[in-house]
Order: sequence, then structure tokens, then C-alpha cells
Amino acid sequence: MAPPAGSPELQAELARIAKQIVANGKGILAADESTGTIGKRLSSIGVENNEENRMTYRKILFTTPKGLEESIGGVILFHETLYQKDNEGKRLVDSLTSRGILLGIKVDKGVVPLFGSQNEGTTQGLDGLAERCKQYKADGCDFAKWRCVLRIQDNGRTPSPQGILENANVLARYASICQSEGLVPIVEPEILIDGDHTIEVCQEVTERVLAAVYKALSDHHVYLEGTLLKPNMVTPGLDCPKKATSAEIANATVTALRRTVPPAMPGVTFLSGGQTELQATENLNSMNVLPQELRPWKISFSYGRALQASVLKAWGGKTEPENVNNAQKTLMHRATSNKLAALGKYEGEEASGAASESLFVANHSY
Ligand code: 5MM
Repeated sequence: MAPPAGSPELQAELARIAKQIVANGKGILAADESTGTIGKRLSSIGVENNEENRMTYRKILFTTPKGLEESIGGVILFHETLYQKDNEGKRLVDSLTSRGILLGIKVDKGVVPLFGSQNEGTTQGLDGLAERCKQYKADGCDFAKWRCVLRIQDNGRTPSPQGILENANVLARYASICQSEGLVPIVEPEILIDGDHTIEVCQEVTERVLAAVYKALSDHHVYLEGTLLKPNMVTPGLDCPKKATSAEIANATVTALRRTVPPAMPGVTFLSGGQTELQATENLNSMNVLPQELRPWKISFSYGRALQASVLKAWGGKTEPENVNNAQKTLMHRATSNKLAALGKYEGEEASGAASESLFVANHSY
């Protein structure tokens, strides 16, 4: 087996970035909704999906005062946001970089059907990726994200060997290209929560998928110390009649990870995948109160919906300072709660308002 690729200097730089993002309970704000996806989020509060409104919303997120950098180590951006300026001509991302929050960029070009498969897909975007990564690095990014989507059907009949192999390989190829250009790749093989499968089936499928991903990363000489993993938690399918407790989810998830993810990989930054904000925080905490020897990696968050849903509601698309303040306070509260959960110190909160609402989006594969 050949050693991981990259000079000692490149490897040191990649390892430093990956560690920094998840240091001291910090996690990631996934704000990389593509234009179509952010449109759905904005329409939920009656806001038109145009460039000005996308800028206004993301400026509110990024200018959240008083210590966002204590709980958010990195923000994942969509291409437009990286270059977007506010009405005073200031780059939106300056509010992040000035506080030491690292910039990440979504580099995949979305999910497409795998012809001949059983309703499965793969993610495209490898063409020209090295050139795009080079430019993003020059423009201030330190990490990247690529999301693959797998679906459990018929009690684990899918994902099929074809679906698993294809998605593992494309993630590995993406990771290798990112590292060659100095970007830490976040490797995201999301197994959707859709379905009526049990937690046991989800665990078995998650293990098969992660085992294939780490085999492919090894085959492509990816330097694991300079990567982050963004997986789903192991849960029952949303329509499974048998629900699981947070402790059961934590045990099943950490067991699946221990069987498949090498300790050289520094940080697991979970996606929320349609869980409520409170579930996502509670489940994260339950993993981080398990004995330390079961967790060789940092266990943290890279939430999209579970960090933003109640922020959007609090803002409501209004320009009044009160709404903007409420939105920013809400983001601070969720980010701080998740930091506490990443340290195993979250003590729960009132299950009221937007934080306890379902964030499920059927077939979230776009
Ligand atoms: C924020 O949404 C990300 C981009 O989605 P699209 O490509 O569909 O527009 C998405 O990849 C997100 O980072 C992950 O799905 C995790 O988000 P959740 O909401 O599951 O935590």
C-alpha cells in the first residue's frame, strides 16, 4: 500500500486546518444551500429568492456578534456567497475571516441518477475541480464539501454494491483533488432518513457505506489526518414504528463509526438530516458522554437545517433591528448549545417553538 500523497508541508497544513475547525467543541455552520435549496428555505418565511435577499440573510448569519467564533470553526459557503458583497461594498465573508472562522466551499455540482441502478444516484462535479479548488484556495477557502446521497430501500436491499462503490470512489477522487490544492475535504456520504427501516438496518448499511468510503480513500492515497467526515447519525427510518432513544442512537452511531473510521481521521462533523434542532443537539451530546476510549475522533456538528430553521423564523424576512437581533441571538443559542453537546456538557432546553419542529424534507437528494 502506498503512503498518503502530498509533501510533509502540505500534509502539515491540511492537518492543521482540519484540527482547527473542530477544536474545543467547535463545529461547522453549513450555509451552502444552492440557489434552489435556499429558495425553499426563504419561501418558508415568505421571502423572495433573489440575490439581494440571499445576501441580506447570510449577512445576518455572518455578522452575528459576541462570540460566534467560540462555537463555529468553519462555515460552508455556496459559490455566490464567497464573492458576494453587501450594500456598502464589503465582502460578506470578511465578517467570518476577521474572527478566525475558516471558509469552506461546496464544490459538488449536485446529485444525478445512476442509470440502470435501483433508484440510486451519484454526485457530479469532478470536471475542472482542481482548477476550481486552486482558485478557491487563492480566494481564502481552507476546506471543501462534497455530498453524496444514499437511500435505504427494501430493508437494506439498497444501497446496492454499485451505488456504494460509485459514491465511495467519487468521494475519494474529490478528496484527493482537494488535498492536492491545499483544501481539507469534508467527506459526506449521507444515508437519508427516509423509509421505515429499523435502527439495526441503518447501522448495518452505515457500516457498509463507511467501510467502502475508507477503502476508497486509502486506494486514492488520501491523507486522513487532513480530512473531516460528515456522516448521518444511525437512526431508525422516519416511518419506522419503533422509535429509538437518544442513548440508543448514540450507541449505534459510535459503534458503526468505531468499526469503520480510522482514528487518524480527526473529526466527525455530523449532518442533521431532518432531525429537529433539539434532537440533533441531544443526540450529539449523548455521543459525547460515552466513555472517551470509545471516541478516538472529535464528534461535532456540521448542521444546515438544525442550525438555521429557528433563525429563519426569528428573522421572518423583516428589516426591523428587533428581528435581526432575534435571528442572531437564536443562531448564537443553537451554536452554543451544539458546542456544549460536542463537549458532552449540554443539559437540554425547553422543547418549544421552532427548535422542536420537524425539519424533514422527503428525498433530500438534490
Ligand atoms: C445546507 O445544505 C447543503 C447544500 O444543499 P444543496 O446542495 O441541496 O443545496 C447540504 O449539503 C447540507 O450541508 C447537508 O445536507 C447537511 O445539512 P442538514 O440540513 O442535513 O444538516
